[in-house]
Amino acid sequence: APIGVFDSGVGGLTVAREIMRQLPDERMVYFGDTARLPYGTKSKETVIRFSRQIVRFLKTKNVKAIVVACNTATAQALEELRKESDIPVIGVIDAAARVASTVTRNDRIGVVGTTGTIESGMYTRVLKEYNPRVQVYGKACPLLVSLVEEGWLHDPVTEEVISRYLKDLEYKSIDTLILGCTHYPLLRSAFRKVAGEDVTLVNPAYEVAVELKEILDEKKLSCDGEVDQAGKKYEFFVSDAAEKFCDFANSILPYDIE
Ligand code: DGN
Repeated sequence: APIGVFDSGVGGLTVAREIMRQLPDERMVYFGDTARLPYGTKSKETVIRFSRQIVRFLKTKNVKAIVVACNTATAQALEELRKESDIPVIGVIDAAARVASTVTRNDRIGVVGTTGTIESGMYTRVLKEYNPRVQVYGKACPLLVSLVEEGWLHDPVTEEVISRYLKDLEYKSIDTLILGCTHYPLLRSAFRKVAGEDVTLVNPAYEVAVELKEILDEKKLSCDGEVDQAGKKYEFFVSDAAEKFCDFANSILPYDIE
């Protein structure tokens, strides 16, 4: 059976890409809610409602586990989705928080993400569960999603915007920064440049793929290597604007999708 992955739109492809890299034998069904994005500015109730509908859709594809690739949906809806589900539902926040709480040396961690993610306080809660001593400094960076979708990944304007957002975090002398939005791993080099070499950048997309592998192994759900001839290896569904989705997907995935 495939792994279900969903996001508010294209951003979750950074997570899909990591799953392709780290679990190359697994099949995957991806859903991007392009008709209703962004989730980052919507209320908790709305994000829960949308996420439930998507989970229902993914279950019609007989998925064996679901990855909530969207940081905002993880922050707002993961708890509800888990309560209602009989298969593993894995969010992007937990694994990243666990890693960040162990790599920090001075217990000062920054988190950047959408307004919804930062205001939910979920990163702070989970980080403190792993390490009660940490000080967590969150900063919402709403402009960055648009800049990524515009393709301005290596652009002085994007660097300037990041630099403005990180100003607040600078004097907190953080040594670890969580890139807590699906789009931000694509801005890794810009973040690196602005934050400096001494700050460890944590990528939730990478960490959730590591966690997914652990969970599949533990629950004996890993692919046994047999190829299912009936299904395509990777399937992508969107609620709107499939062409735009394809363009973005083809710019970041290791192969072209139809
Ligand atoms: N996928 C969203 C997230 O990771 O928070 C970002 C896109 C959005 O809905 N604003």
